[in-house]
Amino acid sequence: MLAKQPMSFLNSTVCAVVLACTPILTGCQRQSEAARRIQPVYDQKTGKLQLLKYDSNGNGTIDTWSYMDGARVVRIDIDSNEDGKIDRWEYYGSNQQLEKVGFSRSGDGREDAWSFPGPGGSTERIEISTRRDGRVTRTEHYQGGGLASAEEDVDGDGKIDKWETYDGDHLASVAFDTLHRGTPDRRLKYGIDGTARLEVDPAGDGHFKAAADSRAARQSR
Ligand SMILES: [Ca+2]
Ligand SMILES: [Ca+2]
Repeated sequence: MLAKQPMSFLNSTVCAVVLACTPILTGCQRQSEAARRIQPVYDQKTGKLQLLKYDSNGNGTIDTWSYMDGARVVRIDIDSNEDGKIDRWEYYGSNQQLEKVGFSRSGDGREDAWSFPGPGGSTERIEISTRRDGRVTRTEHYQGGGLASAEEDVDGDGKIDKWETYDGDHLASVAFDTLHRGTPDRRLKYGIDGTARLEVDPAGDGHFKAAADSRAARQSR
């Protein structure tokens, strides 16, 4: 759900900037109509453009706030369903490239996930604040539009303790650091048919073996 492509709102904002900075428009009714939907806010001391309030769908309700540094877009807040709560935060770099898009997973106006576009524009990574406190505790990596892997700090101690890998649309493996040693000690590998196999890495050297084998090894000692 969160992996939707981070489409940039910048193009319409650039149009808005052009219109806001060009108050005298002649002979173009469509442009003047669009200009009525834009409310520029200027710094009272410097006269610099600070904010553009924009009614993007022309229904009389402002739904888009573009925070500006003069003609440069810094951030765009969007309330697409006009319920008074922002549902999308777009962050732009100094070169006007979209750097990340914030979301509210609960739709309550509190930003708790951030999507990072890759060079092609599709989502490369999503960072999630699972406790919704602004601290990122889960990172998902995407390839070709699909979730490829994820790591998470489930207990919130600042260290990753859960690793997931995906094969197509199914979970292929999930590994846990139940010993708080910094590396996974248990791993579940899932087959396409839904079977699961538990593996363990008792030495912490990255070599997993079937849990049954390790039990057998202990018993044979
Ligand atoms: Ca509107
Ligand atoms: Ca909203």
